[in-house]
Amino acid sequence: DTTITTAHTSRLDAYGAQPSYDTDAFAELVAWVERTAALTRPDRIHWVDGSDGERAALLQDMVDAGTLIRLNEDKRPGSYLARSDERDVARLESRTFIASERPIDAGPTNNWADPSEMRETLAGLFDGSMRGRTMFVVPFSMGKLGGPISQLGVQITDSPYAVASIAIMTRVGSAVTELIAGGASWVRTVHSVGAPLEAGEPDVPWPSNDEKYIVHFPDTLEVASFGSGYGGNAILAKKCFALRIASVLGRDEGWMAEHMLLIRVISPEGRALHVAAAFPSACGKTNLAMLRPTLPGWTVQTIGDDIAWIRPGADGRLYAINPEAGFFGVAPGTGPATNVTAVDTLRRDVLFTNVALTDDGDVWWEGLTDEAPAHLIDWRGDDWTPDSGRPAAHPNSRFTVSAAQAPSIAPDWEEAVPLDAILFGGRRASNVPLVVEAFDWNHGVFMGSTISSERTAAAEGTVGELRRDPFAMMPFCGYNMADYFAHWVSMGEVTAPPAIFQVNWFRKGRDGRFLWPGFGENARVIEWVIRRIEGAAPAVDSAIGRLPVELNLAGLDAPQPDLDALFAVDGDGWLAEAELTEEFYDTFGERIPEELRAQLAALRARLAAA
Ligand code: SAT
Ligand code: MN
Repeated sequence: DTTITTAHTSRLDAYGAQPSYDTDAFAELVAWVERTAALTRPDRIHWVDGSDGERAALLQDMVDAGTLIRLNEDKRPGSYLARSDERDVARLESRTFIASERPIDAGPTNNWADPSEMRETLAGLFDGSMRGRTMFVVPFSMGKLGGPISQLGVQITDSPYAVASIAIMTRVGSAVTELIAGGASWVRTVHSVGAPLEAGEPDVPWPSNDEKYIVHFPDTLEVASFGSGYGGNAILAKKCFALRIASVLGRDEGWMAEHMLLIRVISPEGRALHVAAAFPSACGKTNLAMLRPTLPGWTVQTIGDDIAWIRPGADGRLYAINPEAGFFGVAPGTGPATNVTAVDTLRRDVLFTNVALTDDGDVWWEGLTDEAPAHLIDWRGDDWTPDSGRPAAHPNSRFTVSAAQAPSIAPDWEEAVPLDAILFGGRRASNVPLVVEAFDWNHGVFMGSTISSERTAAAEGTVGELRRDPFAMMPFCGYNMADYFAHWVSMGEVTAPPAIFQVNWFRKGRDGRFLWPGFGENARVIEWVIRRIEGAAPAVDSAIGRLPVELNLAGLDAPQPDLDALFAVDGDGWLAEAELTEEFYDTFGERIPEELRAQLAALRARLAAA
């Protein structure tokens, strides 16, 4: 029996409906699509099937509309450049809301909104918001289709740029619709750029609205985003679903959604270990995910560069997948010296946003080459020369590219891998050493909960300012972060949890210079981590954790790093940090798990004794 009425039938033909879709589950999806269409009143509905022909037509339409510039086919085959509106270049944390029934479930680090009031506000904004446009229905899978850790979703959007991006970042199309029709659960996400077109009104290359909302309804597993076409505000499968909504699912179902890259490290002896690492946006996750070790015999394979979903396995270990299918990476600073693998990944089939255009129809950004071309068109579309006195590419300009295209991708990158180590990091000029190992799981959770980092261009705000970013999840946790800390504590109850380390590539000396060369040389830190797990590298206990006795610096170009400065533990500095940690914890009141309060007390005791 089916609830698809005949009134839908002609429309369903247009959606490419198959006989196998004749189920209640599919009817429910159609009813939601039609309700959304009745509110937003698009001119057309297009159900995304994920085919190559569809993708080609979509890209051509965007070229015709001026949204995309096709790059020189000889230099950068299959690649395009988008220039966003100048006011729509990053995630908007101030416009991001958690609309849980109870404010306490959003917690002090999120903007809470009353769900029924928010639904009313959004109904007003979405009313007619797609007039003159095509409404796309994009069924997507996070994780491989039908995988044990995978989740499904559907994004409705009036942005073809969002559709093209989602098609790179996730697995989209009819095969997903098939699973939904078969009864699999899925998350509802709706997005509009909020720029309806009146009859005859010409479109702009990057439609958006000054009023912006990115709203999550964790109790009903829904996302609604209005007014922005940019990355994390518009590709709802990514931060909105795979982190904010998924973190809530994980809390309720006993798994974790984390802002982590995922790599396989293969030692010279051929042993493979798996490392996940959480760093705030624009702190080098993609670089570490694509690390080309400078140490002979070591190999790193890429599994993911931004998000990991982690579940306990039957053997008592934690298993992780990369739920995404692409990389949405920061372009500036990506070059042959910093990330040659990314440079090689970006040779074809890339969607660039807000980088500069060269005179021969290719792209450029700060850091791609040592010397800038003599003339460029900058990210705003203006003429640019090296003496213009402003960056040619926006600091948060991005590339969107299929993960499978990375030369470093693990052959089995879509499968779950057992975690051996978790790294937490941030951008810290002082105090935090290059690497330190946690004494045990709860100490590691304490480290993760206290991470702070200098603000980057990935979100609005003053770049460089120090802010708390526990587990690099501050902008991405869909519920009360104190409860999230408690969830982390409880996940350590598996019989074989991974070892936890804190790392900091960004410590500076008195002269203000970075003490550590970073990039490929970070392999030396990874080597120590792996040797620790194997029980083969000695460590010395300090007040803040276990520090290396020695670090392999063989073959490192002069000048040799100042290891004393890199590993110095400044007792007064750490006591001051402990003070700030207590203040931070106090913002959550009684909800901070007692295990973490105990860790803070233990840290103070060790510092006092040192
Ligand atoms: O814009 S995104 O949120 O997708 C990227 C990031 O900030 O990490
Ligand atoms: Mn990120």
